[in-house]
Amino acid sequence: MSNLEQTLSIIKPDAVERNLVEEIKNIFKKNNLNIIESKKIKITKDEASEFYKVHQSKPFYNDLCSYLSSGPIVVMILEGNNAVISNRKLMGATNPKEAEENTIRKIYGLSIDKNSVHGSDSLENAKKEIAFFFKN
Ligand code: IDP
Ligand code: MG
Repeated sequence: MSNLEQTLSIIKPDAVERNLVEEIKNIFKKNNLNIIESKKIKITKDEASEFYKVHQSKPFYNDLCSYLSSGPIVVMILEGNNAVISNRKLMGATNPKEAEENTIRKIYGLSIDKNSVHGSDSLENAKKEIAFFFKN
């Protein structure tokens, strides 16, 4: 049974800076995640703080928000069968050192903070995150 979903993906500053956008987009496409919207933007620290507010109590929150707003990012809506979980599997573990072989974070991630990509962790959060970046 097919279960068509949309999820939000972000290519983070470390990967944009290293010109990895097309390579990472190709990984999504090869894995049946269609990129139905994509834009390169730079967000403010306030916007990053709003986006990551679920993490506001974490010790790394301030650095995380500074980092996401430190340079251009590419935000995308990915669509496909079970897109939320399928993107999370393709991304790999938060810490690239713990990520499985052939995952985006294993291949490109530099560290737990500079881990190249963000992906929504549930369908509910995917809807919120898509609305955050692509409200019309
Ligand atoms: P996720 O991106 O795999 O969903 P989350 O736990 O939601 O991971 O954390 C959001 C982001 O915060 C991570 O992608 C990573 O960049 C950063 N982060 C998570 N844990 C740590 C940490 O222990 N130290 C520094 N940064 C962290
Ligand atoms: Mg998360």
